[in-house]
Amino acid sequence: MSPVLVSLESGVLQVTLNRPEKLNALNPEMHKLLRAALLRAAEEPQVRAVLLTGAGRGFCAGQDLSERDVSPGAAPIDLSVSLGSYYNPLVRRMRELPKPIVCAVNGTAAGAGANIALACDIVIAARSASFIQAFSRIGLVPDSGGTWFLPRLVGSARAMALALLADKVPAEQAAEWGMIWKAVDDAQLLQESKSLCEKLANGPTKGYGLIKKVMHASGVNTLDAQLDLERDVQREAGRSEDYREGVSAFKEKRAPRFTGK
Ligand code: LHQ
Repeated sequence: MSPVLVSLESGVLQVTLNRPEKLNALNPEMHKLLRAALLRAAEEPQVRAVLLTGAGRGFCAGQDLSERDVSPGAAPIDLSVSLGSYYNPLVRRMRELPKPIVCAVNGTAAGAGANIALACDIVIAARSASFIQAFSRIGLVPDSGGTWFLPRLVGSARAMALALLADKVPAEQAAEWGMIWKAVDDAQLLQESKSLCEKLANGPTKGYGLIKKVMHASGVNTLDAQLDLERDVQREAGRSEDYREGVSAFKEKRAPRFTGK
């Protein structure tokens, strides 16, 4: 069985981390499969939304800690190689994908697993799921964008305490703090996430890609620069077929039939 399952249905590319016995801890093979799935999502016009989830009781426990020899006398380890080769390109690909990514957090999301979830565009978690910045428990620093996402999502006071203390944040708390979109009953998670993805897959894909671009840029832009960017992306959105369809549907008092173009 592949450690990352990929299937396309109704415009939604479902990507399931599938090493449940290790809470879907990531290894190089999984990274390669994730990269291939994201490339497919970028290249295939049939893919109009991505759903990322995990098999079993965990979403993802971050880096597979059994992969490195930390015994006394073992060769020094350079973790930056792993970040440079796998984690950073993964987060960049997710953010740059001009299609929405929904994360259905089915269980524990720890270490890089938590931050990969936060890199998605909409995060829905099962009520039993939790988020742990587990890094400091093993002497590390939050990575995979965690030091960028967390302060922006929950504010610097909570971000700092979570990074230092590595406390578990239950899904409902994460939703209350604005770390994620919402928490739902465990039994509803997959159905609700799939419906949301199908709704997105039937939406104005080109416009969604531009929304991602402009929202992400606001993290670093001044208001002045952001106003200019909004002007520029709106020019592009206004040239899409979906804009014409959206306005026509409004005038004709019917539901729009977006093609993503
Ligand atoms: C695991 C893991 C795991 C292997 C559970 N690896 N087996 C990036 C670049 C380069 C290097 C370093 O790091 C990074 C980024 C990172 O992600 S660093 C942070 C790595 N992750 C962690 O430190 C989390 C480690 N895991 C845990 O603290 C716990 O497993 C959590 C809190 C996630 C869940 O606890 P439990 O629900 O009590 O489950 P468990 O601990 O019993 O785990 C179940 C199994 O999964 C167990 O295997 P076993 O054979 O004993 O049943 C664990 O060993 C295995 N597992 N996480 N990261």
